[in-house]
Formats: sequence, C-alpha cells, structure tokens
Amino acid sequence: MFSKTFFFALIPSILAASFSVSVGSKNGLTFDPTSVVADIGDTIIFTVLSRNHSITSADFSGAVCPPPAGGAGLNPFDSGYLSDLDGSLPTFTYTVPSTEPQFAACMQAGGAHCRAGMTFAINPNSTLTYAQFNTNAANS
Ligand SMILES: [Cu+2]
Repeated sequence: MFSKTFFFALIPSILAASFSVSVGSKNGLTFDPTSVVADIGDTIIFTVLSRNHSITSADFSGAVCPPPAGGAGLNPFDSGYLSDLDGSLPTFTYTVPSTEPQFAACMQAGGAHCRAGMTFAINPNSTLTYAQFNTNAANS
C-alpha cells in the first residue's frame, strides 16, 4: 500500500506535459513550433533533424545572435552543438524551471542561423512576443 506522501509526490510528474520541437526540419533553419506555453516541470524535447545546431538560451533584445555558449537570460541553458550529419537525430531535453518568458536560438555559424530565424520562445507574453524576439534576432 502506497503512503499518501508517496502518492502526492507522484502527482507533479503525472501532470507534467511534454512538448516536442523539431530543429532543422526539412534542412531548414527553423524550430517547429516556434514557441510553447509550458508550466514549471514540463519538458521540451528538441530533436535535431538536419545539419548541426544548438538550442541555446538568448537575451530577448540587444546582442541576441549568436547566443553565448552556456546560454544567456533568466535561466541559462545550452544544448551545445548537436549534429545530425551522421543521421543520429540527437535530442536535447529541457525541463522548464519557470513560467517567465525565456528565449532561445541556434548559436551556429557566428549567429547566422539565429539571424535567419532559428529562434524559439518559451512562454512569450504580450510584451515579450516571439515575433519581436525574432525581429530583434534578425537585427542583431
Ligand atoms: Cu542552427
């Protein structure tokens, strides 16, 4: 018989959602979808479908591209470079630590992928929108 404590300890993992994001689908410089709305503890599973890319947290504005190794912003994270050049479809799983907006991009090619729109948002809001972040990236 499970104790109540054990049972309730399980609830967060049962309720946590998981999102799948394609990185570089159809050989493009893209994240698909470009944003997710996630709760604390939800996971985002990024799968690299082509070339060599990273999922690296970035500042919303300013010097967005390329995001620095190790990541920038509120809760920095960085997958490092993940290559699908061998067809291995590498993945990176990120557990969302906050409902605050977070932004990410690919750091490949000195920021060229980031400036070309390889950008991603977690919990964008009406002020910090994905569209504005992508524009900031293109202009950085
Ligand atoms: Cu890339």
